Amino acid sequence: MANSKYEYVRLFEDHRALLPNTWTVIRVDGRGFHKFSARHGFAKPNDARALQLMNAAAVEVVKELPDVVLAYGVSDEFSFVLRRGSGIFERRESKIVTLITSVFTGWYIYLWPSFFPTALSPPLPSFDGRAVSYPSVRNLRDYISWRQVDAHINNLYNTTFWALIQQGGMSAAEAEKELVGTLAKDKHEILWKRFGINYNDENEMCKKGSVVVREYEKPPPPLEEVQGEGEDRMTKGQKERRKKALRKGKVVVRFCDVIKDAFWQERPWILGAAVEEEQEEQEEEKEKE
Ligand code: DGT
Ligand code: MG
Ligand code: MG
Repeated sequence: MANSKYEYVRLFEDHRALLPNTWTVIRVDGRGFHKFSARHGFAKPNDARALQLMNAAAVEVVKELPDVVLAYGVSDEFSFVLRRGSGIFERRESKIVTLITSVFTGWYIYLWPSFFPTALSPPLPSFDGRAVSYPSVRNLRDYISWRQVDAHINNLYNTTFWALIQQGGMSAAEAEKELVGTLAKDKHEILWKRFGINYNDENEMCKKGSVVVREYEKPPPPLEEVQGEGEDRMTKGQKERRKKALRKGKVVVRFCDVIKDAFWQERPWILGAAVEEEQEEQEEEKEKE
């Protein structure tokens, strides 16, 4: 079709691309979930159904988008990590963010009846989304650690706060006052001494948050075994074969520590060759000094 005289307006479109060669995190967060959770009668401080629904929606996003190598969720948020070399949608930021956010929201609404007995009613759940690109594995792992530490701090606070109200008969204002200036060990003590609750025995999903990853019966070979120098030097056919092998993983939800090395060492396919590359770079830098 011939160009119309109006077509020039396309020149105004701005296609911001995610920085190349970086780990991009797309975080979605429920809009106004303070109200939404109250309206739909979410249990306090944690509603297992609500968290499992978030996890189920995240699993579908990871299944639909093979370039998402990991997702981490807590409360009304989920962070999706795009593999460093991803070329998805030419790395166009708005396309990636809006797509992940809407795929997640669609599944959240679709799966709602599997988790809640009452139908959804307006205002319907909606999520905002943002992207942040991290240049190194260290930065990416620090981001995930930040979210998990945040989950821990909030959950310990909320568990104690609601125990004081639900079992201790305090008002919200009294419970809040009781907790001002308390450290983690003080909260553990309040829970144990006053209510016989051992925080360590609490639900792992609430304490640790949820990690969505692919796991394999037979893990895909590390990149350097496919071809000496990693992804950039692979032929198209080799890339396709590796992609297929990676996709064969089962998408699972785990409630575990993602701060320590063990999680990442047990699943070397998440970060791929980037870990060794970064270590080599650091060693080279040290040698130069
Ligand atoms: P936003 O994100 O600025 O639109 O506002 P909110 O209200 O979504 O605030 P946010 O995201 O900082 O906090 C999440 C809210 O969701 C917080 O008020 C607690 C609530 N929420 C999340 N999960 C649960 C749950 O399992 N049970 C209950 N009762 N509330 C929950
Ligand atoms: Mg929110
Ligand atoms: Mg939130």
